[in-house]
Amino acid sequence: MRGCLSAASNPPGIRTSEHLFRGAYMYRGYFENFLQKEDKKIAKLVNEEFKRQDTKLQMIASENYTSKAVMALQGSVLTNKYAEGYPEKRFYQGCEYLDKVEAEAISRLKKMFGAEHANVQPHAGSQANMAIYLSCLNPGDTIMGMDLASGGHLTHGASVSFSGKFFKAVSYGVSEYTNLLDYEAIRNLAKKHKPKLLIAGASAYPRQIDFKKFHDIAKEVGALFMADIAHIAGLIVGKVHPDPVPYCDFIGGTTHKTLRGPRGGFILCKSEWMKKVDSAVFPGIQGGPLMHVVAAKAVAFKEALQPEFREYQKQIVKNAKVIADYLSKNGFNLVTGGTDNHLMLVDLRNKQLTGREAALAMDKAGITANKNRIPFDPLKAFETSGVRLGTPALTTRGMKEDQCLAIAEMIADILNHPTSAKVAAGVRKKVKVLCNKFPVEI
Ligand code: DSN
Repeated sequence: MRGCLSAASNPPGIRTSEHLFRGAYMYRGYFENFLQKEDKKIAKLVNEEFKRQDTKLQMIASENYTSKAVMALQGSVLTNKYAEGYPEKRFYQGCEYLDKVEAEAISRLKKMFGAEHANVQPHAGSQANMAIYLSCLNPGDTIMGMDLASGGHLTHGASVSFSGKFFKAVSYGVSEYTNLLDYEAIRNLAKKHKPKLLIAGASAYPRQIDFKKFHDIAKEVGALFMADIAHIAGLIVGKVHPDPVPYCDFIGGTTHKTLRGPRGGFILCKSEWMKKVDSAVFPGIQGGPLMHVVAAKAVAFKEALQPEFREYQKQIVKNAKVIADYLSKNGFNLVTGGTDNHLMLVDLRNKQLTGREAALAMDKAGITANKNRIPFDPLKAFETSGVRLGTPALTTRGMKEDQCLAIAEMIADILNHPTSAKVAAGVRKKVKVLCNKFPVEI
């Protein structure tokens, strides 16, 4: 028989639903029993990647560790099924169970945010944004979003993205003096360019976003208003970031960052946009939904509706503050002087170090982060003058203020001695001890 899921190659017990939902067994069973036999090369690489995730500190602000149930569902039989359309309105037979899965995911997502309508099918955040644009804009219309170089996102109008190619994109940045969003300057720009859609949201902005101010600007110039909450979705659910829902016509987001679900996207909107948004996702830009991911989203939403999730989000922010405070007090310049959310940007110019050099030195010592441009960065995106640090994944492992203080000391040590093999080895040892104490659960 062909394939690792064939009955003949299944080790006893591995196909029971108990195993399916107990990701630890699924993971171990899968890699030790199925994949090892099926494809040793890929099995080895996946295990190496697991070791990397387990033995290093993951500080890329957009990454996280999902629960075992979320992982198990992504390896489930739901991946076998086409379900083009929406619950009770499919183009294929055999969707009776998947209809219920998707309806449950939609209902949980609406409950989490108190939204009028939700779509759980976007494959990623970029697709969520693309579908929102398709639902309310024509090619050539003006959109106004945050400049990528100031911390915005590719899909908010960058010239290399579809958003900058199909639409007339106007970009706002941050204040040259404070590096904060300057709402008066945004208002003036919006009055000048009269965008059809105003976009709030960022991927490297360490402060809270005032959605009401954005909404008021949009209304003043007759624009529709959307928020891209990909990074801060979990913080919003956890009530540690102001809520955009009352102010937005549309919201685009991802499920895998602070929300701690599977890799994917979602859309929220007012009911008046429901039909247009749904048909922009399918058949507008996507075909069949990834139903194994939709099911995993449903489970992640259930997890996010639990009281512990709020505590988790609070801890993410506390942890980020501890690291930011330590670095600020010890000779590092943080963009905007600190953080209110899950991430911070370290401006490395006073250290005569580029973001690329810093990220490489940190990774060598066991701390994985990404180089990132700072506002008005003189260096290009592959070199950069900054490094972005985030705490969602550390917090999922159970790390709190004490561990984050120790991590901040390690980061400072590496960034002060980026070429020292001795410092790198010393930090790597400390990282291993810490990671052993807070293992990744699979
Ligand atoms: N790549 C994501 C991030 O790291 O923020 C944004 O799409």
